[in-house]
Amino acid sequence: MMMGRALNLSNFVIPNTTSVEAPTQTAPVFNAVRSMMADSAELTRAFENGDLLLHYQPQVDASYCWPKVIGYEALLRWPLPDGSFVPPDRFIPIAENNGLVAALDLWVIASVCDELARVKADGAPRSVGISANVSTAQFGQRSFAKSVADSLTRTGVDPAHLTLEITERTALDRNEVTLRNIQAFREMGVSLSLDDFGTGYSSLLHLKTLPIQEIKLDRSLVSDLPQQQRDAVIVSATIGLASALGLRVIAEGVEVASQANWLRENGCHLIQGFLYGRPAARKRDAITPLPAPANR
Ligand SMILES: [Ca+2]
Repeated sequence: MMMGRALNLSNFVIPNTTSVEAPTQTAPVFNAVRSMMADSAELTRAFENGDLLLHYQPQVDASYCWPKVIGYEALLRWPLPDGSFVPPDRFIPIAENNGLVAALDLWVIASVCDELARVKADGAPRSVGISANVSTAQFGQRSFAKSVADSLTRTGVDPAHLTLEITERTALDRNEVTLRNIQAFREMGVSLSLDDFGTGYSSLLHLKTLPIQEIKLDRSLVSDLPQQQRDAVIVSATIGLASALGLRVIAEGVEVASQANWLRENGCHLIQGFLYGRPAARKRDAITPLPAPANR
């Protein structure tokens, strides 16, 4: 596993409780800061030791009644010695705060390119792609697009098989460096997917101007389908407008067949969720599309 780059942790000094006494009134804050610093150092150590890994969750083509896997989302995992995992919503904010996120993003993309190269070597159809989550901070790095291009060149992977999932904040960012990176990906043929659509300030009006090729419906919009009439109206309108604008639509958090059937009937292109597979470590030959059922 590729090692993370060395980080300067000299600014992170974890107080020794035997020599530093927290004032009683500020003890909760003090303890929270101390815990955050300890977690930050642990995360950095785990990355540098090569302990972090990727799990892959399948994405299926919604136009088929059987689970035709055409891609995966790569999800970063921090395993602990006891076999459990640190929840991403706990360690990603730590990485964003201590600056590690930029190195993590590049490591994930490099690893995804390695995986795509292995999938190709295993003889999988060309249509299999993998998406990777990228932070807003990464798009502000001048060398970002070049780093991705280098990973694609190194592995010989077709850029069309790589999708970068971006936040709404990234998509709306007018920063010159971010815009230049986005333009570079467009020229390269790497797709951008707007993650968590339906949360934050996501607006249908944005869809015509955003530099994206895909929107990813947040699980909060999907979880109560098809019974929740309001969500059904919003999702149906979103799929219709996005499709008319030439965007691909993927729904995440799909857990039951009734949700998948409704999404399929309403024109959603891709589906991701426990119904078709939980995120899992890659085993050799595991990331290949499922064969069609024998009776079809
Ligand atoms: Ca995502």
